Amino acid sequence: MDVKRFLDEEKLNALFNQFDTDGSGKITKDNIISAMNKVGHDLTQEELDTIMEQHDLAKDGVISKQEFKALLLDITDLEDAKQYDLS
Ligand SMILES: [Ca+2]
Repeated sequence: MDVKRFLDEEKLNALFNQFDTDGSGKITKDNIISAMNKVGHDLTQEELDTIMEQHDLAKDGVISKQEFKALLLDITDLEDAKQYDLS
């Protein structure tokens, strides 16, 4: 699937909200754990650390919407993600 063609702001928000269950605008580690639990996957601490290591680009301990977009688009640079226009 070409996610770059598939994704728009609306879909990004919908996906983001599935993780950000408390509506804080950031995806926390706890959010990731419960989202994965919902789909029947128990995340190990190591898996969680790997996810944060790879996708918490600003290293602030949470996944922001920009970082989530970068994750989906397989972008590893936060500035690139910010500049990527989904519309
Ligand atoms: Ca972050």
